[in-house]
Formats: sequence, C-alpha cells, structure tokens
Amino acid sequence: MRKLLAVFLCMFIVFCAGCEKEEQSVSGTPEDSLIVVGFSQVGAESEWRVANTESMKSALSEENGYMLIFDDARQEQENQIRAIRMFIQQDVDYIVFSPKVETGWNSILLEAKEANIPVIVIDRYIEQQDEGLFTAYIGSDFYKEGEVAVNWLADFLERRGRAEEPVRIVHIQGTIGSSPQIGRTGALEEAVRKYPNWEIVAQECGDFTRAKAYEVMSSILKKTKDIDVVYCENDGEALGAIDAMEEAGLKCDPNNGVIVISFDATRLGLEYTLARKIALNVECNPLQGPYVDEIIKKLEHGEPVGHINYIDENWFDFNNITREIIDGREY
Ligand code: GYE
Repeated sequence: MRKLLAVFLCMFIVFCAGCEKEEQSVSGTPEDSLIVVGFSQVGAESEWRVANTESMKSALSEENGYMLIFDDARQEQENQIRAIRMFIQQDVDYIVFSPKVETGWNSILLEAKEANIPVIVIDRYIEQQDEGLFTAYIGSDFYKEGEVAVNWLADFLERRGRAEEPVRIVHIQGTIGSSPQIGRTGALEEAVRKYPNWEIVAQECGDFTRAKAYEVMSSILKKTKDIDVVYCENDGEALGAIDAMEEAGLKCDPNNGVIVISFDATRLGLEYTLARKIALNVECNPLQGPYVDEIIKKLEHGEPVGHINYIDENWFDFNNITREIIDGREY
C-alpha cells in the first residue's frame, strides 16, 4: 500500500500548491517506510481542539515513523467526508478522524472498509449501525463527565444547606449532535428529572465557542438575571458566559454569586477556577496523539487493540485547584 503513496502524495502536493485555499497539509517526506495517516480534524473552535491537533501532529511525526496528511474541516461534516474520501483515494495506511456529529458516517466508513483501510475514531463518538465500521475509538466518556458535574453540584448544594431551594440553571450547549454535547446534556437533563427543585430556565447552543456563548448569554440576561447555575459544555463557553454576566453586573462566585460549571480544564479554564469564577471544571483530555500512535503501532505488529478506549479524567473545583496544578498543565 505504501509503495503507491509516494506517487499519489507528490501529485497531491502539486495539486494543493495550485489551490487558492489550501486546507490540507502534509508533513514528512514520501518514503516507503513511513506509515501514512490521513487525519480529518473537525476544526479549531476551542483551546481544547488546538491542543488536540498539536498532540496528534507531534505524536504522528516523521521522526516517529509517520507521514501525516492533516485536514481541517472547518466545522463542516461535508468537508470531513470529502477529506476521508480523498484519503481512501490516496490509499493511506490509516484514517483517523474526529467526527463533528454522531450521525451520517455509515456510507463513507463502508467505503473505507471496502478499501481495507483501518479507521480510528478519536475524541467524539459516532452512532454506529455496524460495530465493524471502525477499528478503534479513543476519547472520553462524556456522559460520565456530565455525571461528575451534576453530582458535584448536588453535593455542593447539600453542604451549603441549599438542597431544597429552587436551583435555576442556564444551560449553554455545545455543537448540537456532537457526542460531548449529547453526553453532557444527557447527564444534566437526567439530574433535572431527578431533583424536582432544579429547573433549566434557558437552554441555548454556544457551539463550543467563547463568542457564541457570550452572544447567547447576553440575550438570556436581557430576559432574566435570576440565575443560580450556568452549566457550560466547555471552557470557551464558560469564559464567554462569564464575560456577559460580569458586563450585566452579576458576580460569578460559588460563595456568593452564580455557580459556573465547565468542561475541558484547559489552563485558561483552570485560571478561572483558581479565581473562583468557574466553580467546577471537569477535565476532558485532548492529548490523544500518543494513544493513537500506540494503537497504530500495535496494529502494525498484528497485536489486538481495544475497540472502545476511554482516557482517565479528573475534575478540579475552586477548593482543590492550585497554582502548581495549573503550571504543570500540558494544555
Ligand atoms: O470539550 C470542546 C471542543 O469534542 C471533547 O470539543 C471535544 C469538545 C471539547 O471544542 O472544547
């Protein structure tokens, strides 16, 4: 498979050089010994995503035996499908992708299967009708992350003697249909069904970006400022929501203000946690490159790999976060 690649990739590089908007980049030189990986990344919407891309690029480097063809889909599923089809035509050794949403992948994955190219799904999950459509998944258990958040909130309210009081929650969701959104939303909605005093007073999509969350939070605040909790599905959204609340004169502080809950635990998110503006930050680990490298190396040696692989994750609240933790953080 690798022999043909030098030719294909040279043609591809020439093709790209002529394109006005180049979205794919090739690292490494076309050598027969390198393992060729086509990686379709969903975009660059957040710090988490940027760290994820960096992790993949540094793990799948030429020094480590790879030629990586990287494609940024700019938040369009169509672009991801097009990139994967291109990887199939190029006869790459492995396809890796982070699916924007959970549905709509069956036919393209069938094409990859027919071409005998192993597919590794990272980060977000896909709804599958056929378990055999991908070789391995590496990422997070998003429902579990959401459960950590709602259990922390229930416990916090209990310890503050607020377990029976009304809890008015603003919910800023991630990209609708993506697995982190589905998991984190699912856990919150389940908790709202469980605790009769919890109420979602507003639910809007912040698309995992600071700008969109700022916009939706600002318009929510025009309707109500009677808010106890803001549950944001990533750090970017939490920062945007905090900007909007502070501008509207609300204090974000679990001790005497709005309780902000966030996911990712990026360095900036944790700075906000240390400052108590984010009360709880549930970690979501973007450093998936070394895991993908390990899976591919095992496959190269004919060794078995786990089908679904979850990364261990932690959580940090305003009580346990320290400067040392933040300074020791890789992302
Ligand atoms: O939480 C968010 C990002 O898919 C887990 O996507 C990822 C999410 C992450 O943009 O920041």
